[in-house]
Amino acid sequence: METQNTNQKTKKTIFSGVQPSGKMTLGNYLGALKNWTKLQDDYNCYYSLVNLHAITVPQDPETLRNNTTELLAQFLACGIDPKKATIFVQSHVKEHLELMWVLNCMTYMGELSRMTQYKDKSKKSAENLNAGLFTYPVLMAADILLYQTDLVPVGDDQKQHMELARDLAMRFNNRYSETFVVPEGYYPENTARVMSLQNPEKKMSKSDDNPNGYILLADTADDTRKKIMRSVTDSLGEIRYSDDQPGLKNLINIYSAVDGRSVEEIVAEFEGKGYGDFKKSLAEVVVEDLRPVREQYDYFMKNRDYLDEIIHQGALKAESVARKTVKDVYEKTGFVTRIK
Ligand code: ATP
Ligand code: LTN
Repeated sequence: METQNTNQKTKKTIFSGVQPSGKMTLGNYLGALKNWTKLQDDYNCYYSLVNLHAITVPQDPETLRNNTTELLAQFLACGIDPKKATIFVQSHVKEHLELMWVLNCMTYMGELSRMTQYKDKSKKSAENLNAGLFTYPVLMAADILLYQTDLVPVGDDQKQHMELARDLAMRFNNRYSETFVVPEGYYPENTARVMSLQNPEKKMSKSDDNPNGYILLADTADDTRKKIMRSVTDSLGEIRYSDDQPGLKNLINIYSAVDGRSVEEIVAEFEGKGYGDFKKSLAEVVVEDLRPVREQYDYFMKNRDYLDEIIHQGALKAESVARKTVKDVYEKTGFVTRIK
């Protein structure tokens, strides 16, 4: 049987996902979403709200549902265009779970126990150490491989998971025959890891216990300013881009990603000035960049029927591609074909 990856593909395929596990942070935006919008013209993009992944840590059902709707509105507010990209909810396409099972049976326990995200999150949820948290990266591999994905734009916290997705694609191809495209991670230059504003050793994360560590796209302009002004720097008092000043380095990276100028240009502009001046200017740049996102978000949240229609159409499109891959995989695995 002919596999999809031998078909003529005019555009390369991109897949990426965000968990509706909370509100979107500036880290998600700069590390992922901002790139996604740039890619949608040149690639065949699938962007998923990965709610199956979100339940690997405890979720309140109503909050999970609301977060999913809000995240969808934020996708659109950031400029993801449903005419260009396929936007869908992971749980609407059951093929993700079907492929995951087959891949689960080809993944070694040792591979999964090395994963940093598992080690971190299992510490946090020690009383809820569930099997889903452990096999999370296999579901992520299934997400990616179902669509014959070439590129996966993610932050560099996902590098290990990407390696597993590649290994599983090659393992399946070697064991059976060419079936999957072997995907590549695609990481942004300076913002592959936006750090917490309170602890520059830790990544900015929407599940951080300290809200001053992250900026949410939904934060008010005032809150955004306050969080930036309170961010942790150092006592050297000199604007330089250096590993010895990790807090400042993170702020300069954010500045550069938001305003589009290079790190060198920004450092040159603030040479000789104090951290206060720099932070004030950064706060204005961030507030202005996020203003249209916040306004658009409010608009989309008032148009629920439109949101429903987008994920309905997205699921139909994603499903039709995913179905072909699962059919191929099932045949190669040796499952008897269902004829009626
Ligand atoms: P959680 O804190 O709930 O684990 P998260 O904030 O890490 O979630 P995800 O939904 O898991 O976010 O990730 C969505 C995308 O954002 C991924 O591509 C991820 O790599 C990227 N991302 C997340 N945090 C950062 C960050 N601090 N810097 C850069 N990219 C990030
Ligand atoms: N694991 C990712 C979210 C995620 C994802 C994916 C990203 C789930 N499936 C497929 C890219 C491709 C995270 O925690 N950031």
